[in-house]
Amino acid sequence: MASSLKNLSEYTTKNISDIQNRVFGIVVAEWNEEVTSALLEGAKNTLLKEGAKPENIIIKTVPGSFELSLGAQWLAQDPQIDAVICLGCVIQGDTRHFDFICQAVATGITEVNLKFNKPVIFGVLTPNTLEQALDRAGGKHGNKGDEAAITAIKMLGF
Ligand code: RBF
Repeated sequence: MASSLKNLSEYTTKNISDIQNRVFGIVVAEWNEEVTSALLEGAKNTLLKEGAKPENIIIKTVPGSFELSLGAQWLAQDPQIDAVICLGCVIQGDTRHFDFICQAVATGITEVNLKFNKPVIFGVLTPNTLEQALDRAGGKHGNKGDEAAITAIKMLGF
């Protein structure tokens, strides 16, 4: 994925559905809080900018990215919630933890999408360094939280 060449945060408003009455759940990991709080800010602001009502954005935190799947499931099972956005940041370390967490959260989120038949968006950064993460959380490569929000909106307009 050549995301270093592309700033998807500069999205087109074409094909953006009306979200005035849509309800969004956002589940955000506390690990690498500096990064995930910036992703959250981006996602929330984008939803508001595109017409979501503040009271229709439900935000929950989980300790780490590994817990995002279950947090997403708890939100997705609420019939009032139309789409769920998962935000996390797993930074490559010296051990294999990175691989296990990334694998688990990618599979887990995919399963929640299919189980509840509603969009559950994978807004998890998997950089090598904190600097790369910050570049993608409001830095020079945009904010992947914005992109996650736009992806949710686009899926609701499918
Ligand atoms: N959670 C993250 O969201 N990002 C990380 O970079 C991250 N690194 C971890 C590294 C180690 C060695 C461990 C033990 C956990 C890490 N976690 C990380 C937390 C993980 O997602 C989860 O919260 C815990 O493993 C408890 O289930």
